[in-house]
Amino acid sequence: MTPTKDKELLDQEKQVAAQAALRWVRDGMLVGLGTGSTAAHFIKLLGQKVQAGELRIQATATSVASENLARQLGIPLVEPHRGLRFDLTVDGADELDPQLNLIKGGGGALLREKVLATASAYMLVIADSSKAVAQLGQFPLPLEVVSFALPWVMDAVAATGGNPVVRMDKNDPNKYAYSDQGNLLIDCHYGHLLNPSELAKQLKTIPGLVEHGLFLGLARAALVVREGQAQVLRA
Ligand code: ABF
Repeated sequence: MTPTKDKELLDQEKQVAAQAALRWVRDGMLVGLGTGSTAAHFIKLLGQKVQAGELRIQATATSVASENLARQLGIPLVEPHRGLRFDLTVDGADELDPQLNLIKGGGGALLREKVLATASAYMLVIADSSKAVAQLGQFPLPLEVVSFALPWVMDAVAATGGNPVVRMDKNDPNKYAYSDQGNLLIDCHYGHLLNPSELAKQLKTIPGLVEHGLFLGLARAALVVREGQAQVLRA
């Protein structure tokens, strides 16, 4: 188990990873902006470079929250359009294994994150030391689900061995949490995923399950902080 580190230390690590990711951004790039606290550090640092005139880039965000942050910081935003592909997407993760397979979606943005990661020439993950694991699955796997289909999706997920729990609004435990698309989110407790690619295939056959948080073979590299330094891991 990763030693429990206080929140402040982990946040410092997130900042180290975000800072290191800046070196991967080149003038003129189309950049996908991730979601979560590590990605937020990256967006803030990127915004400083753009405002200083040191970087001319355009970007699309993986969530309304990241889009609002980028807009506040003056990062030029590009609306999704046919043929849009990104040179680089920088995003966080909830877990990453030695093959750079990821569990993502703890922040509820997994659908747009997967769309942008797939539309990118290069996905770079930025992560504090708590995210690197030997095997995925300790972190519950997030799913995005059409609300009408919820009961059947939960039954189907349970049949794959995951204990599904509907995510509630973090500010009101009596309300469901909703994605930016207005769908529900389920967190599936598998424990350890012995065969993530097989599970991903099974999940994709479930009607009403819009997207899952397994990102397999999408990340080209990761910047993971160890002993205060961002180490480059490559797939
Ligand atoms: C996002 O980054 C989510 O997919 C994932 O849950 C989150 C990790 O959060 P944080 O960077 O705040 O640790 O991409």
